[in-house]
Amino acid sequence: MVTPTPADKFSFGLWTVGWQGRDPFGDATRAELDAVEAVHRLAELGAYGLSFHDDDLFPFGAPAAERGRRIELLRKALAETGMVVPMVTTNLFTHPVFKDGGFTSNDRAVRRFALRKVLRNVELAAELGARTYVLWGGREGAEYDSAKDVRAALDRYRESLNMLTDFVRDRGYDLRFAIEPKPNEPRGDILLPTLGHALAFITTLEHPELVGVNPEVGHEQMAGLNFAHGIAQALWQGKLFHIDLNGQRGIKYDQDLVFGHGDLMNAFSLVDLLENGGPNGEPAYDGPRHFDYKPSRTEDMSGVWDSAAANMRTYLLLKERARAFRADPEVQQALSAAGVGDLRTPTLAAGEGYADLLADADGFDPDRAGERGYGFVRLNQLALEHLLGAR
Ligand code: 3MF
Ligand code: MG
Ligand code: MG
Ligand code: MG
Repeated sequence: MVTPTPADKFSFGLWTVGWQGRDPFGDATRAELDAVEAVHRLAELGAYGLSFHDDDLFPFGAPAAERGRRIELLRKALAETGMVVPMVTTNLFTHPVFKDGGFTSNDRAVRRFALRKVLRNVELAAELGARTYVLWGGREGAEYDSAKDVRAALDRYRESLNMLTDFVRDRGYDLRFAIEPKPNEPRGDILLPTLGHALAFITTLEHPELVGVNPEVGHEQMAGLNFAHGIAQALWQGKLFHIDLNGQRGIKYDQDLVFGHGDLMNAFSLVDLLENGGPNGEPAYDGPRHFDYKPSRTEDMSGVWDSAAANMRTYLLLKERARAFRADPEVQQALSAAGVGDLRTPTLAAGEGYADLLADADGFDPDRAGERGYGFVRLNQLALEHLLGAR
């Protein structure tokens, strides 16, 4: 039950288990991890997929032969293990050329270079059968308000997205884009800082149907937001193309802890939503359960693989707990007393307009209604007890 299998669709970024522990204050604490070994180890642990940035697989600016050699090694590892590449992304943040951004750098030549880098890697993503291409604009932003014309930057962001959707349409690729919002880090303020900003931006594009979001647990929580609520809205708008699962403890730097090692109650609600949130209790999301975490720099390589396994095990434990929560008759009674299901009833009757509503003397007594207790606390305690395995 809590042993991951490929049917669970767990995937990992190569940069996650491959993180060497370098931070702004300290050097690497672990050796480099070979991509082929990562594929084999993750497959053994029960994952089904690997994602990567171009520069995770081959060095920035690698000559064609070296790029090709690394890609062939990856292909061979995938064939040996049955692992897939569901998502690919571009590194537009490490090299100094991107210090003021890629698509929205003030320097036009940098913007053109960034777009070419992405186009080349989109081609590779399609060749490897990826269905989602993530765009995390970590350097798209500013530290100083006077240094960035935000409206012009959004024009340039849109211009880039429109070219990318033209590209996949012309090539006939079965590939969609997913914007990953983040409020800050590494820039002081990043453009498209939250899921809501990204969803609004997408409506301005030429092919909004090809662009969705890749929200990350920690990124929304860094902005003090409720991740499960954000995911519910993304699902509601048909825009949850991909997801970055991890753990974060409050409004501070991007911690990238193991999934569940942060706000556990919200992680429980999230898994319940993803797995049981469909109209008839079926999964509301069928894409990769993708982990974007960092094995803490205190860990050696055995700690890296323990932490990779911990992400999947925690997810499956929460899935099991969420199922028990839904099946409990006392929970069902508490949900009903709280009126949770009643919210699905439209406020207006079929064909009813404002005139009918205004004319409706239904005898409603606001003071009586104001006395109602909703029983939300009892419901939440039941959730917590299921989460703790007490029921
Ligand atoms: C940074 C991130 C990124 C993105 C990645 C796109 C390096 O906070 O979350 O990881 O997830 O670039 O997938
Ligand atoms: Mg992140
Ligand atoms: Mg993070
Ligand atoms: Mg991420």
